Amino acid sequence: MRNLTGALAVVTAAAALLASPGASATAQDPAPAPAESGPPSVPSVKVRPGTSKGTGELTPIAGADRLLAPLGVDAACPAKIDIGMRSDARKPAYADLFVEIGEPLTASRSMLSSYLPPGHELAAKLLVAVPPGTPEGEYGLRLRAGRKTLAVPVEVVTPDRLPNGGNLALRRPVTASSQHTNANYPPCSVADGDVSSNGWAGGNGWNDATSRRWPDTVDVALGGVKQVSRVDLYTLDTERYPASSVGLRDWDVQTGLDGQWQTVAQVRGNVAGSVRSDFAPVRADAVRIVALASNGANDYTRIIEVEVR
Ligand SMILES: [Ca+2]
Repeated sequence: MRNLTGALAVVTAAAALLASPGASATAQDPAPAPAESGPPSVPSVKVRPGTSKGTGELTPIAGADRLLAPLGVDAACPAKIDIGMRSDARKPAYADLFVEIGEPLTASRSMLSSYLPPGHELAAKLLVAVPPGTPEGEYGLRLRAGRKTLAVPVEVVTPDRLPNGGNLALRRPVTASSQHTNANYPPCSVADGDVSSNGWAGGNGWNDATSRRWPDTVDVALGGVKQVSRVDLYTLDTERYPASSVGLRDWDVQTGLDGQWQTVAQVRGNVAGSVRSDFAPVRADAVRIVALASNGANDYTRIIEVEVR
């Protein structure tokens, strides 16, 4: 157990590695560059202790009973689901979880293997990539551990048909002025629907590449002309990396129509993890964040999510 805990601590620390001024690619890099033919890997594995039922069974588990996988989005921002297994064995043992996914979808791992004490649950992120041209519809994801198999339907839909809760930016195309390559900071991660700062550097937020040089910009295309009156911005904010130290401090919110941009809101002196900007309704086919300064060393722009309503 001690070895397992130590290994997990290393993984967690690496996943939390923050891009810093002058940082270069090192052996500590928490995530490889996105692969050409499949989703990037995410080095986050969680273990939850519990009480074993003593049946000797392994049970595959998933964080949701179905997965919505958007079609036509940047390959750097695949759909994500928690997968794992639970051990009801009497003794600690190495356990395997096998992952099968219906073609042409691809998954970031084909198996998950771990030393697992009795009663423990192991969870890891599985990334599911949808190649361009995949027909919309339902595909199968199967998780097999021991004698049990768990089926999780994967529904492939275009962003137009994705339930977006009113967020017009969800899964829309994103472009940014630059992208830090020290770890995994794809611009598309600001429109992936995940507002949590957890897993920073693992593909859940954008970090620009121009330390202490401003402005930086990130644009979200809305997929047509929409009426817009609210933008919510989430910047990096965790216990270890609070927004007051590393988050975005000053920015302008702009809306675009046919390539003409206008500033509709300004935020100055922010130290919070998220800020809501309301403004008079305007017709727009794109929204741009113009980042002007960050807190602390005022070094980089770090944005977890941009929501548009
Ligand atoms: Ca995100």
